[in-house]
Amino acid sequence: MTVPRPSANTTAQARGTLLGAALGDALGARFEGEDVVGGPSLVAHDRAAEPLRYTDDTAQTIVLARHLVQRRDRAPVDEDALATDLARAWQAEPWRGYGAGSRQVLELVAAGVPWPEATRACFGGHGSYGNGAAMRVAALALIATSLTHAAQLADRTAKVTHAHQHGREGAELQACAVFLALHSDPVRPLDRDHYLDELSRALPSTSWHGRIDQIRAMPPTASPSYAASLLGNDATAIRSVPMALHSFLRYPDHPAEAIRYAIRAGGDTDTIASMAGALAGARTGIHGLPVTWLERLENADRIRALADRLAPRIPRTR
Ligand code: F2R
Ligand code: MG
Ligand code: MG
Repeated sequence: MTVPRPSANTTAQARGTLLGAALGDALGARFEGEDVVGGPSLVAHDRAAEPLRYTDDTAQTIVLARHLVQRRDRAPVDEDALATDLARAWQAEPWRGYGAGSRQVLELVAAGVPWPEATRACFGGHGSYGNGAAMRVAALALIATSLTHAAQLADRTAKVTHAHQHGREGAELQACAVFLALHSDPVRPLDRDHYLDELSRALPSTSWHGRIDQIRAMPPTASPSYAASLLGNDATAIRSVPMALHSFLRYPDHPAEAIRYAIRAGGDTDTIASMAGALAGARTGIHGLPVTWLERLENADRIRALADRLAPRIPRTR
């Protein structure tokens, strides 16, 4: 899996990646912060006709995707410009449910404070280890040319809001995980052990290897709440990215099931479901996503258009 597999339908995969992330966020938002999400309330929300509104997760995913589109022929990431773009998005829609740390950083950046200074001001100088940098990285996997490149891009985008090592490494892990899902062979069953091996090898730091081992050791039939009790389900990167990965690995070919499983784990439901949705959507493409959900999703056309601009940049090796 080290050499990217060419995609026969890059547009479908790019759409699956970004729309899978947005659907997980929008479906999960209703339950964010609830300890336990019961099947019946999820089924009711799942089948309702009302629009699916997304939160800060998708708002920031859109900012990053647009940044990559706009920088077409230049270096893909400009940290200063990205920090400004994120701050403008927060100013335009502060009601999207931003994390306290991100809110503080973006408010400072909007007031003219350079991002390195703003990010260090967070959490008593330690910087944020929240999952806000991980939840927005999906588009990076579309333009990355290798796992190493995905990790590098993720770190560069993460540090503009998340100075803490764990916040940045969570973004690296999620970007690499989406990259591997995107380049996995959809015709063959996903080899879970091989996928996790590749992921471990890709990470620049060994500090997450223990979490990856915990995912590997999870029983195949683990309930969402049992998985959450071991892997975590809160708004920190280290206690949410592993749960998203596990949700994807439970249902790699069924994005809707991966999203439902992530939501039923409770806690940071929008974010964990968004990361799981990006992973599964990257593998199956948009055809794996329920049409009834897509029809209800806020700004689906805008997200689809961004995916279509990034699709030609998915590396082809065949
Ligand atoms: N903020 C929320 N949800 C709260 C409720 C929203 C409500 N529905 C509404 O509409 O108002 N969700 C969003 O925030 C998470 C992403 O967070 P981000 O961007 O990383 O922010 P932050 O605040 O930096 O980190 C999140 C939490 O992690 C803990 N934390 C982080 N670093 C810490 C440190 N150095 N020391 C101690 N704690 C640290 C804090 O609890 C942070 O608040 C997503 O869930 C997104 O959906
Ligand atoms: Mg959110
Ligand atoms: Mg959240």
